[in-house]
Amino acid sequence: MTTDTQSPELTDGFHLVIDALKLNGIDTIFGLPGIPITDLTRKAQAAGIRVISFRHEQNAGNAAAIAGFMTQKPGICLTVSAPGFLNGLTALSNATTNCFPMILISGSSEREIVDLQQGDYEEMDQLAIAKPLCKAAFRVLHAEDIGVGIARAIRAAVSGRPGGVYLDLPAKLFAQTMDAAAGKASLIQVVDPAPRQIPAPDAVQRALNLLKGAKRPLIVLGKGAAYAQADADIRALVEKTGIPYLPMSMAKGLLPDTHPQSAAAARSYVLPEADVVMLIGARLNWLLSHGKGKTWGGKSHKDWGGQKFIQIDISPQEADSNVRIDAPVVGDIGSCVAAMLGGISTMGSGWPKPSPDWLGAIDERKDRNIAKMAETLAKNPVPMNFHSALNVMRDIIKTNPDAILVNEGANALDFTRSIVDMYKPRKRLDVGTWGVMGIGMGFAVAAAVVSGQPVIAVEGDSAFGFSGMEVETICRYNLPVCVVVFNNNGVYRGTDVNPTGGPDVAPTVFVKGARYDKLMEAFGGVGVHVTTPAELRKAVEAAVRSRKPTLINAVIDETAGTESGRITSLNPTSGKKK
Ligand code: ADP
Ligand code: TZD
Repeated sequence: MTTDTQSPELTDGFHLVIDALKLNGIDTIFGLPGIPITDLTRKAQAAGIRVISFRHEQNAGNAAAIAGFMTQKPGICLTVSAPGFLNGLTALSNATTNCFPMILISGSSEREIVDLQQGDYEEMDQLAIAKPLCKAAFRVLHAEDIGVGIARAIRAAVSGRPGGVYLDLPAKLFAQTMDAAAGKASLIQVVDPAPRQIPAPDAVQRALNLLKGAKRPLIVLGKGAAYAQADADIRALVEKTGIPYLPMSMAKGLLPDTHPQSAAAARSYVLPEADVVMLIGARLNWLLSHGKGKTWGGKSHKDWGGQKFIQIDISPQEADSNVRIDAPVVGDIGSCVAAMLGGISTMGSGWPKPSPDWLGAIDERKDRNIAKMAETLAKNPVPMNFHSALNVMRDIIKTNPDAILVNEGANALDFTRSIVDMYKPRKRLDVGTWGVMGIGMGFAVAAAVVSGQPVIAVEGDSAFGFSGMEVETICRYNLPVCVVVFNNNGVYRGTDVNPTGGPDVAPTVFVKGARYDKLMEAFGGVGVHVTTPAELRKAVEAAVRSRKPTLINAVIDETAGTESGRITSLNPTSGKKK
């Protein structure tokens, strides 16, 4: 029985944040503890949330972002104020750029002191700094607003075009108390956080008409298509229309790369030759040469190649961002692709399959390029090069199609992307739209935590260095992650020399013969040093089988590799002086 003298049951900011997250199905937080969020991490763990604690916030942020990509739920990254927040910001910004849903929750210092710039511990106006770098930014000052703050952050992250959201929680908020029942009532379980967006029927019809009239149609699948988890319908659309398709890097495996309609091995032929291109969750940004120029058959790098474009995208502003989009279809990919399929099935006369001339010409190029590549892959040079090493990785993924491949570097990235076939959706996670180094270990940790599947991270030695300390995290949580460092002694390669003859090595050169495998051993994981494809195969197979944290230092010919990998054209000095 309650009496007037009995104090009401209270809750506080800590518990309201945790309860709000749990209420919305958030079961994992990636972060790094410290003032003022240490207790939040402890209490979250005590409340049954999995808290994965990192060695640097950028890696926690990258983990959250890729968890968001894999699950369609916002990945949560939790950081301390100012420096921790800033460390997380690169990942938040990268998530926004890549359309990955994540929420960076950061503790912050006292508003009154920050606003008067009186020099608080880790003082910084974080909300103002985060705003231009994310999709939305919110601050909660009162415990009773926590429910609304978290609901708004979740909706902003996953609805429409997904992206990064910042949620600022000043230190004082956590200790604020309120009546427990009122607190519970203030929380919001978000209903339909990423509502379907149905495309307009006339937009679908316009797109179908254009596609139907095409002589040399092409479909480009982007990571938006992978994110959408409309795998069966996307495959049905590709197969029903019979149109050849190109997967962008993270869309590899949406259909198996070995699919007969994949035109990946004839990319440089199909882009300039296609007359109608349907983009599904792919932007015409630099990765597709902005839809114009020589890649697309234009005469100079600014010229339009003459293609007509259909673009399926959730963002109504995406169309025309680089070249004219003749048939924009705005909506979520699941709904758009279903509508296209619906339209096709109602066509009385059936769908006209692309001409045998077009398909035959593509097959011819494919066969030629695949045969050429097979020849290169079969070589066994000493020292091992990217190709002979990747021949092994290719077999390993083929026999372990559920394994997740994380990939970063320059040559290590480009060669892996083109050589290693993927067989299932969302199994290839890489540097994305920015080509950012440093995603490796954060992505690997999250991929293992979220999926429980073995993770193989193919890393350039430079790329690995950006997040390498997280091998401790991998060991601490005993994650089934096998890191393969392609060690060619430097950025791009290891042979540059200091032209002055001075004692400093060239800016791209690292310590020669470094033993990255020892790093993993330092924390109790398995370290292996390999110099041949046979040794590499044995080591990766053992790692996948044992699920033990493993780092393989794979020695690659230090002369192998080109500057900037395949994007040499963007490097101002490329083609001039080597
Ligand atoms: P890629 O780098 O693979 O070419 P991008 O990141 O450039 O892919 O493009 C992804 C596109 O997918 C973005 O324009 C984004 O708006 C869109 N997108 C993301 N999720 C969805 C979805 N569920 N439905 C429709 N479009 C989506
Ligand atoms: N910093 C960040 C955050 N992102 C970047 N992309 C770069 C720097 C520049 N950069 C690249 O674009 S690739 C690369 C750097 C430093 C590393 C390439 O060397 P690697 O790979 O050893 O990782 P390869 O296989 O030796 O080419």
